Amino acid sequence: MATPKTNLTINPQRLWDTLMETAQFGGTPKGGIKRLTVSDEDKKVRDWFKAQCEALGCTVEVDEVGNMFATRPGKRKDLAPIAMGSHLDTQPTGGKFDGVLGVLGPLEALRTMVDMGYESNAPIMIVNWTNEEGSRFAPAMLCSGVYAGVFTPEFAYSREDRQGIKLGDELARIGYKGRHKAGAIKFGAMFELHIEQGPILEAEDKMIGVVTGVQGMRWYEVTVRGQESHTGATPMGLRKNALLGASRMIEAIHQVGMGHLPGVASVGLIENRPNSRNVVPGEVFFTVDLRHPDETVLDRMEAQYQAALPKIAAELHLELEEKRIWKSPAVKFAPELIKCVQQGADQAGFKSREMASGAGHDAAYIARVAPTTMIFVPCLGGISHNEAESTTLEECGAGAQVLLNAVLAHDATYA
Ligand code: HGY
Ligand code: MN
Ligand code: MN
Repeated sequence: MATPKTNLTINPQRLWDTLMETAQFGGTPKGGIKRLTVSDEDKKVRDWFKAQCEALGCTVEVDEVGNMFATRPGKRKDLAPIAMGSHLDTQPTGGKFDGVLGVLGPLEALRTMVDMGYESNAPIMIVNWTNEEGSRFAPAMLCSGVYAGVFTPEFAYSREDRQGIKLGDELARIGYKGRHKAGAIKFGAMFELHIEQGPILEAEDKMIGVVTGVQGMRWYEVTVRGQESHTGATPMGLRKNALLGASRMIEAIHQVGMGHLPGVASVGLIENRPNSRNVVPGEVFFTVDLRHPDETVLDRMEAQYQAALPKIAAELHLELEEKRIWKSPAVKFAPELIKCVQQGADQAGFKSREMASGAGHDAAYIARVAPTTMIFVPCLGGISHNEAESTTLEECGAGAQVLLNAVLAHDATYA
């Protein structure tokens, strides 16, 4: 593969300062970020991002589900852009780096190219995907999924948060329901830079994860119904306790994960009603998240989970409602781009290792419509989806440098 005759070196301090600057949009007292998708905080960071890209000479386009595409022209207009993308929305108790590094790292790469007066062959694009987290509006990776044709825009618009607010209404309210059809703004390849969100790179003292794919993920919603009654006057044997049922189901789901390692099984969101200290709970809603690298094992996990719940409901005289709301199959990334990342890491002199992603990413859906791959950098203790999420200036800089090297290596194939 051609090694680009460039020694473009990113500015880690400028990247770090930019990460800290944008952390103000939804910043929390504990040092994290609460920037839920299509919230007012999300609008602020989107407006900031658009202005930064335009200042670099990019055109910024928005599609019908709010995905943002900032493009800097290259020498050749006939070539499809090379994209670098991730997300600016966060978890309710998110950190400063999940997703953000994958949008601001590319901004640093572009700033470096502009500083050095470097003109690429292909146009270079930065993408901000709407609602990657899926925390406020399920499922995750929703609008990269619309771009990839997995969901319709109407499905995305219809998704409601737990307060009954619709994503489509919020997109319009913040002014990011763009005029371009989802999927109409094309690119020829996408690289996504992201923190690992797990402990492997740190444990092995490696700086770069050369990501080969993303594991399979499935989300479910469960409602358990019993009967509200007085905690003092209702004998134990006559209760229909929805929370007791949910607790046994949650234990059973945990055992599904333990029985299929390295798979994982989690319950993250639970609503207990009426949630009063002296009322036997009559209804519980909770969510289930199953993941495994192998789809056939994930089928077995799903079967075991879906067999366990009715048994528990019957024992406790409860009603059960359960449905799968999302299935994102395991994905393999593009070998030719994985090679660019490996070359980019070697060129920069960083220790690296190949690995699959435990977390979901927009790249998982984009891989369906364009050659795609990812680059990981370590995070402290592997902690993420937590306000304590932390990386270093060096790690962020390393990721952005490898990203730039990889993009230029891919761009060199057009020379
Ligand atoms: O759920 C995920 O893996 C991602 O953080 N949205
Ligand atoms: Mn993310
Ligand atoms: Mn996340």
